[in-house]
Amino acid sequence: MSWEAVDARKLRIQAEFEALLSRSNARLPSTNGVFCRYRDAILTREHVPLPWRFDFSPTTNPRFLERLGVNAVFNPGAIYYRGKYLLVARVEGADRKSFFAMAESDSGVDGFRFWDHPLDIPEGSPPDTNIYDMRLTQHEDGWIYGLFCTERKDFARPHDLTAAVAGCGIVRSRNLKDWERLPDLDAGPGQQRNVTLHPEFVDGQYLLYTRPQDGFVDVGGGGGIGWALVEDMSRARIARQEIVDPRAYHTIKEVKNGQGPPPLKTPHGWLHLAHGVRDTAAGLRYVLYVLLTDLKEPWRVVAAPGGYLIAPQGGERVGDVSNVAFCNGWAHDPETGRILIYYAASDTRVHVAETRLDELCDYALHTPSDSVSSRGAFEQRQALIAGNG
Ligand code: M1P
Repeated sequence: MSWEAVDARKLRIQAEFEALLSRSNARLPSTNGVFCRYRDAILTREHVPLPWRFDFSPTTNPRFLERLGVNAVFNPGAIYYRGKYLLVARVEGADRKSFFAMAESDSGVDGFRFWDHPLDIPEGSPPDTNIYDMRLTQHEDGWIYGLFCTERKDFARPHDLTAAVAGCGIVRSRNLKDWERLPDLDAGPGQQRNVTLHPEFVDGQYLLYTRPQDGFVDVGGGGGIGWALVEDMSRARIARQEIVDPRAYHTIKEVKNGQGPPPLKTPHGWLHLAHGVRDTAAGLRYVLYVLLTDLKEPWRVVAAPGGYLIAPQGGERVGDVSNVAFCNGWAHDPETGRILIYYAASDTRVHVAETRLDELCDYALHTPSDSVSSRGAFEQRQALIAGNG
């Protein structure tokens, strides 16, 4: 086998990188009228800047070998901020450790480029082993908060090297560049993942959507997406949690569910995007679904369309953890009503779907809720057909 000359390979890799980042994306026609997919994934491990992976010095790396590989880029928090689309992506190295990095685009659907350096997130106490899945919330208190999962070894089970404890780490920033680490959420016993901060005060307090769970993977007795009030984010403590959206037998959220990005305020209520998980012979299947909660009481569900909005399809179904659609970031442009949903496919790469506030509210308000049984599903279908004459 003849290897490409080092310099030629370096030039080729740089050219391929630039071509990837300059590529225009294409919106695909919508079949359901609710949202459109885009042809290309918008963030992948190939988008990670070359200086984060290669040592460019001919002295210390004469063969131009990759020194720090990247495995995947997925589950980004998102924000539409000063006319730019910004994603805080979970970048997972070949060593399985994740870190956060900001990618920026003018269009929101292509041209995403990572900033020059990953985000410098201060270490927690005790030190985090792995941090991931940040939800960004621009809160009315003036801060932009990032809530994320912090994972540490479960020292109560020292000999089980898969045993971990998941909690909620909290950072905040005024400029998305400098991040202040606050103490982790004190949620009492049990574990937490998928914690999201509501963007407005409720009764003068911060409202968190939670996902109580007994174990690291299994939610156990944890009943679904919860909510809780917190007086002070710099010492966030939950005294009481109640369930907003329970998981339910023989639905898309039978095994577990979790709040995605912070909900969007609409004239009809708060619009939520969440993930639901069911079990199959091929393993867990993650899909995305929508909820609407009351404007004044954001813990009270007012509309719950049955089934999923987005399920992994085609190539999205394949990756490190196959059959997963996961979303913790969306961006809403209030002037146009456009919403970009950044969903990760199979814990490997990030895709975008486009919708509008009006279409999504129509979907939320007029899609029948889960009928609970085959007979109920048949009757819903019959009513639709009858209405069509
Ligand atoms: O592998 C799928 C997802 O699993 C977890 O989500 P949840 O706690 O809801 O099951 C997270 O690890 C998430 O990052 C991952 O995408």
